[in-house]
Amino acid sequence: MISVASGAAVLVANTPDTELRKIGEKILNKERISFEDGVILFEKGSLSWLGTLANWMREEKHGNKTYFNRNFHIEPTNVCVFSCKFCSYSRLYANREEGWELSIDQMMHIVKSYDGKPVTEVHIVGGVHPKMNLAFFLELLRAIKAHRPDLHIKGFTPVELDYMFSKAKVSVEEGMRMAKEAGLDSLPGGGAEIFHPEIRQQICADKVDADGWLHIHKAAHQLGMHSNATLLYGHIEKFWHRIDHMDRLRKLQDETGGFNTFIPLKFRNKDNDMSHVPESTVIEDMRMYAVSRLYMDNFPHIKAYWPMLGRQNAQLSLSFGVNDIDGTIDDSTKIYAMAGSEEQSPTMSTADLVSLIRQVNRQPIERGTLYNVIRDYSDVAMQELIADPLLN
Ligand code: V47
Ligand code: SF4
Repeated sequence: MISVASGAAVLVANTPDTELRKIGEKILNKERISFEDGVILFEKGSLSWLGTLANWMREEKHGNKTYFNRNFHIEPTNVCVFSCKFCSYSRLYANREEGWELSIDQMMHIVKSYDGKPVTEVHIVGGVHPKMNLAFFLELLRAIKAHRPDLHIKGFTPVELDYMFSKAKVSVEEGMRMAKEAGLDSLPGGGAEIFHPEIRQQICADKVDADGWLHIHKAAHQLGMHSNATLLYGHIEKFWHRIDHMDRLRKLQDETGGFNTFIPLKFRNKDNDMSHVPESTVIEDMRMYAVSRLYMDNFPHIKAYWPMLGRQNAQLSLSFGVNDIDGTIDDSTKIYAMAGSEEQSPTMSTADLVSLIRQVNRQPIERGTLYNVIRDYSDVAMQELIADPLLN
């Protein structure tokens, strides 16, 4: 039987294009690929070529292990002072045209609705409401921790944090310290979009720029917190803008080691100011995951966010470098449904996630936010999963 390693080696050895073959050799020798190599991968790498190498690298790092978690989201508001062109979610005012703003009591009501349920993480992210300030969110963090200290709070993008820190007139370092003290455990990856100003100016000119985004994540890492990073792809950016974005993240990761997961996010074009831009094909989605795995050599994990990509494509991505598919979600986020994802009410039970992962011959592992193993489901029979009310 030919192993994945020798399959990848044979493929590289027989690659007719010299540039591509040399990049393949670097990858198999575990050498870092350059910016130019990254662009060439996008320009010349076929789906199967990229997929074979990305899968080889994924299996070198993680074998068949595929992670998921049990989580829910809180979206405090979709009112937003910014006007990102790709956003289908934000509204200028609450109570008009589907705008909402939640009080601390309402958000605590959501948290309490999970009492007795084995969720491990709450993901808090939303629009930038001019009245929801740093003091408001510190109170929310304290209230959640007082009620359920073991619940990991992954919350707020640099877009939200930058706005609340500047309004409160505190430095990034001071603001992050206050948020951590109040109970914030880690940062999600959002708000990154495309860092390069040539694109950022066109799609989200008025919010925090690349340096501001990276500064906030660096400050979190320096406090010992971990974080994720995203890239919004498949709209008006060129391949080199994607590599530029990944390169900035790879450099910060070399410095701090604080990132856990890289999450490419597929642009969805429903009901936003970029609806005329066509969405990427599944082939381009898988090529994006594969190049991400190959370029982001110092990021432990690559995640396919199933509410955005759809569950079958998330399954497929597990052969293109991905080793994490996020969590149960419990229909608690609206961002992707509003942008046109086929997942209009995103919910998967633990049994669903385990079965999805098993269907493509991978090993399902429930993780905490920081990738501590909560349960390895390799040997758990499907009947046992279905019979357990806590897993459904
Ligand atoms: O920054 C908004 C994206 C992000 C659209 O860290 C869109 O575990 C596609 O970052 N088409 C926020 N994408 C969500 C996010 C995230 C999600 C899941 C897990 C994690 C994590 C982070 O959503 C925004 C933006 O890039 N987004 N609108 C759209 N039309
Ligand atoms: Fe506001 Fe975020 Fe939408 Fe931009 S993507 S308009 S910051 S909610």
